[in-house]
Amino acid sequence: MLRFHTAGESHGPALVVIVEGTPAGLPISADLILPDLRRRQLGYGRGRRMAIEQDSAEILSGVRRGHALGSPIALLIRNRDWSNWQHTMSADADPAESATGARRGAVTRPRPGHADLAGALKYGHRDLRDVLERASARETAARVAAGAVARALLARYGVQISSHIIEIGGEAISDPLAVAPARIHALPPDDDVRCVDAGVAQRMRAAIDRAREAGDTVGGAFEVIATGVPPGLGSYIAWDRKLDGRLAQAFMSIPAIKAVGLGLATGVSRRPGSQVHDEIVPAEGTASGTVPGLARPTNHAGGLEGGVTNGEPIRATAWMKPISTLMKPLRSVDLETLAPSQATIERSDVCAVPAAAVVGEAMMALVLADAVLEKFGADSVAEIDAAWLRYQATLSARLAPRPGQA
Ligand code: EPS
Repeated sequence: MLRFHTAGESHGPALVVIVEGTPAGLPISADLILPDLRRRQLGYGRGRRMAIEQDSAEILSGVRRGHALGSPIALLIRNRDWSNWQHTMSADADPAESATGARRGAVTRPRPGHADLAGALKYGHRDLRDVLERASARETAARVAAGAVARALLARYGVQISSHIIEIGGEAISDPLAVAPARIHALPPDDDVRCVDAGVAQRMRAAIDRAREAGDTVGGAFEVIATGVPPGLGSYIAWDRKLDGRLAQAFMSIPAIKAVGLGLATGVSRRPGSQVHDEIVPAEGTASGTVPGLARPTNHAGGLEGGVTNGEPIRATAWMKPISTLMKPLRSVDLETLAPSQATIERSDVCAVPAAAVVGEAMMALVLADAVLEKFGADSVAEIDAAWLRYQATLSARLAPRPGQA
């Protein structure tokens, strides 16, 4: 089992993540985690915070001489902005006068769409900063670091994960499922919208510019794909072992995600069965996925049937709402007086869909790595290597024609 737990506030000293269950012997280094952290910071429409931060992960435990020990891996991502917030975010009851950063008053006007109001009602906070600091999507940097560890395990077995942006501010590509996985894997990591259609990408940037000028924000959608996934991860035998359900939960937990779909997603409800289900045919030459000798001409199912991977690429889409901090704020109330008021303005992004897609890749990696460990054993990579090879041989044997049968 692969589990992870994050801690940290947006403007506190650092984010922390503990990843438990990494098999012994897996090569791990801080350099391996860095590219994903940097990719999460990119994206057209990001705010000024990303100019301050230069996210990198320090390995505090669980790795020795470049290899996982099998013990919990603790990673630390420092917030460079902390020096501007030491006084506001101090853990001391009475911060020293020497604490750096502005002296900020309490936040009392909840932003519609953010966790501010619901969080204050739940925990009894009077200063909404006590809610928003943890509800902030800054936490996703820690998830991306954990996801990089999961991705390293998957890469060893040929599983590759990437994402592309399919919609921003109403500008969308027409048929995301028709985009070949190889094209998505090949998108340049430093592209600021990571959309396969340059014309649509330009319109997405323009939509973000328009929103910024209007003091508004925009959402969108991204698709995460995983190729090289073996058949047989997850299970149909119990609700909580279905991998589609586990992926949906993981995606829905990303801040601002309001809907998740697999393959055709909501498109399945408008078509007859004959146009939804993916036919099974003998492979002419190479297989379409990882099932030897078989091909699926389409992948409307998004790589999962019955909550089990079927060997085709996994394709998961998430729809993201616009960021809830608006420079031209919506109506709210001041919780101190209950007088009508405008929502608080915090420094924020106009659009974070490209960044959220990188978080989606991390969540996909964490769910798939967990499922791989479940199926192939968990203690050391040597054991997983052996179980993996045995399974490949078993699959070929299961699909061999049976003597005496037509
Ligand atoms: C951040 C995500 C956003 C940023 C945050 C950093 O978080 P939120 O969900 O609170 O809008 O706004 O940066 C700030 C809070 C800031 O000081 O600008 C991220 O992804 O790192």
